Amino acid sequence: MKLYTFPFAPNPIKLDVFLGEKKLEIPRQMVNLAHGEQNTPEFLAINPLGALPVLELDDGTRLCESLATIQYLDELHPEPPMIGRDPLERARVREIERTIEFGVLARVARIIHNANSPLPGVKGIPEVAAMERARLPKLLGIVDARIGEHPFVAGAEPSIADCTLYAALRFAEFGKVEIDPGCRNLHRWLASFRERPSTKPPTS
Ligand SMILES: N[C@@H](CCC(=O)N[C@@H](CS)C(=O)NCC(=O)O)C(=O)O
Repeated sequence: MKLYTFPFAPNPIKLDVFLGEKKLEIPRQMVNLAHGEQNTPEFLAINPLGALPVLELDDGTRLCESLATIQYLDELHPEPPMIGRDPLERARVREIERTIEFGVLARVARIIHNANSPLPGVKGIPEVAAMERARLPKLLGIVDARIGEHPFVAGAEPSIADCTLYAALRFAEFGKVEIDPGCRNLHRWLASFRERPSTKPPTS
């Protein structure tokens, strides 16, 4: 297997945290998004979407969606369970993970790419950034309430929802997108989760 990645971008970080929690190591090839390497003919032949992460299997098959890749690896390596332990738990983990992906991560990304994108050549629309900034607090409040007193987003154990939330909040920090200080559970969760070895940049 080989992982095409860039350790500063949110979807690659989401997968890195998952790999760290599972203690899986996969050889990596860096594709520098800030230098536009995702748009070279060589990389577009690997992923026509021009996006990361991409997991290349030993037979040459490539997986180009981070959640599909995570679910594939979770099926290959079921321990520790990262998508719940029974059908209802699995549905609940997937539900909050999707809420975080669409409601927080994608929104933070739209704010950053429309305000001051780190990607070369991306000209944003300031009104879109402002609209998304106004919508973010509601979703953060929902996630904050879901975390409650739990140590992890979906309860007592880490799950894919933590991977997505960590990626989203790291990107928010990078782009100076404010996370409402009133979201106390969210801030407590971040302070605690970022101490986990899975959040340390991979060395392979
Ligand atoms: N839905 C895709 C999104 C992939 C994606 O947009 N990746 C970003 C980095 S977080 C990227 O490579 N962007 C490069 C670009 O848009 O030029 C996934 O989850 O894998």
